[in-house]
Amino acid sequence: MHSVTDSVISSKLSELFAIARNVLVLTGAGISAESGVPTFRGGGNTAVWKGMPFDVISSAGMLQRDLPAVWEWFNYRRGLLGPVKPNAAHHAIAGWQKQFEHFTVVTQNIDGLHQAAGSRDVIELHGSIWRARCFDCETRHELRDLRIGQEVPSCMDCGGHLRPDVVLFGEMLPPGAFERAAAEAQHCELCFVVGTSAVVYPAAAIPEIAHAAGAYVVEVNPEPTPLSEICDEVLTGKAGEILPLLSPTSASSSQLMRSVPSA
Ligand code: BV8
Ligand code: ZN
Repeated sequence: MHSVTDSVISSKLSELFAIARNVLVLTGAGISAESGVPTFRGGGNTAVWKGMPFDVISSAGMLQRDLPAVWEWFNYRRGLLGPVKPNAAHHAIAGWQKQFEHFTVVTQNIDGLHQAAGSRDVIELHGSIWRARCFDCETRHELRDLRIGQEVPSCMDCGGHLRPDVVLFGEMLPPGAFERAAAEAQHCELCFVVGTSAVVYPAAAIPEIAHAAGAYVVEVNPEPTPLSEICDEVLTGKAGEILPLLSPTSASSSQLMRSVPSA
């Protein structure tokens, strides 16, 4: 009987999935698409806010020039995210953390949906829309505890101005976040790249590091990306339909050692 799994997932991947001990997943906006979160570059056009491409409104320059406008942009997106729930792809990944001895979730998303699905210790390369940070004392504040109006919110500790605790274009990633993700990529046996157009750096370098270190790299995306050519396997389709196919029970248990030469 020809099952969907067979057509989508190679026997090599399902066997590696059964025996791998160290696995890393990198995700982008595409994994949240089936939850109703708009992507940035889906369908060929770039997200625009009040006539500005998102990488202009979401930039360090805009923060300097017009902090209230940056708050308005993220307040709007937080409003969109309020009712959003994690989908089958987020839940599949949350389930994988029990499967593997060493499992790392690295995300470019600021929506917190991995954590909402039960994933622990997620490396948020680009911060979180649910937190704010003080310009003066650097204290982080949970935005769910703050009443956000039109004005720029103030720090409860020092009264300084708060900014969204997200990484804007031209800004450094959170201290240690990229270094930790890169170190995990260096040692993983299996690396999944799910729902990212792989054009924003340094995040897009993570699967390149895994590939260079000999990991089996698998892309899950309905569209090809600049990364597809270095992947050992490309699963063309939606993450919410494909990732649940890869669950602990789906994997056959034949013993295949790590020395599986990558394709
Ligand atoms: C920095 C938070 C150092 C804010 C974000 C090297 C080369 C070129 C440029 C650079 C470089 N190094 C640095 C740069 C500059 C820049 C950059 O990469 N520019 C790009 C545009 C070329 N990088 C930076 O500025 C970074 N900082 O380098 O600091 C520095 C500092 C000072 C001075 C000098 C250097 C900071 C980058 C982080 C910016 N913040 N987000 C916010 O959210 O507003 S980036 C943001 O955009 C996201 O976090 C994500 O990273 C990116 C969007 O990409 P994706 O998530 O992949 O989403 P996208 O819509 O593009 O694609 C969705 C994909 O899903 C598609 O492929 C689609 O087919 C697929 N899909 C759709 N549906 C599904 C699906 N897949 C599966 N299932 C589905 N159902
Ligand atoms: Zn402060």
